[in-house]
Amino acid sequence: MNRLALPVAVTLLAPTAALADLAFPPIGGVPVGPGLGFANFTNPLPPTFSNDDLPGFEQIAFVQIHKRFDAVATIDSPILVNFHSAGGATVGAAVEYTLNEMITNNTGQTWTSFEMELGENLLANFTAYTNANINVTFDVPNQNPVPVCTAFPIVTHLPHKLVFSGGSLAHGQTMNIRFQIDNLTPQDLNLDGTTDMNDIYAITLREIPMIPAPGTAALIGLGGLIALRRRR
Ligand SMILES: [Ca+2]
Ligand SMILES: [Ca+2]
Ligand SMILES: [Ca+2]
Repeated sequence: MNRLALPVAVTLLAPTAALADLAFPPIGGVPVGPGLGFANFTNPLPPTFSNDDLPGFEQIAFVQIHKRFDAVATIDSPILVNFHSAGGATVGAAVEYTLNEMITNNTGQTWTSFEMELGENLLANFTAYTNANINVTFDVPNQNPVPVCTAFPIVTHLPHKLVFSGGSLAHGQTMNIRFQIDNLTPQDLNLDGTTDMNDIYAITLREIPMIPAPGTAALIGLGGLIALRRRR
């Protein structure tokens, strides 16, 4: 995997690269988090033109992901926004990625929903983008094609958040999610007139399975207890 990824990294950083724009793990970094069993990504060669919502071309930058959760907790996957992205030959051009993710539940519990979020920094430091020029979304406002998940038919689709619900995924089962990510970030990210290594920026794809919270019942119980105590 690493050996295969190396030529891609060279391509991404070469001045002649076209519209390279998002570098997924392992080039972008190593996935981390308390939910991690494993998380493998492929890094496609980006197209040499903008394929953002270009009919028939949305599938050409195809990322295959295989992930296993060993705990009902987050996996954070680092992604680099590369400075060749929106520029290359065409200022304003953008690459839309199709991500096909196989996710295995190895947590010992049945999931009742699944969430994805785009932000930056990892683990406890995860936050929304702090740089207003970063424009990486779950294909919003286009939202085409809509994300699909084999286990959860209901999709809540926001610019930086996807929530899949209305189904379940038991321990030992695997589901597939297909979704899109757009990068419309300006090539000169820090707007200093020069496009260089300083315009590379690290973002994060956060994913987390959800279970019917022992929380829900427990919190109601706790709330009831607090209410009871207040009444006394
Ligand atoms: Ca799009
Ligand atoms: Ca699209
Ligand atoms: Ca710059």
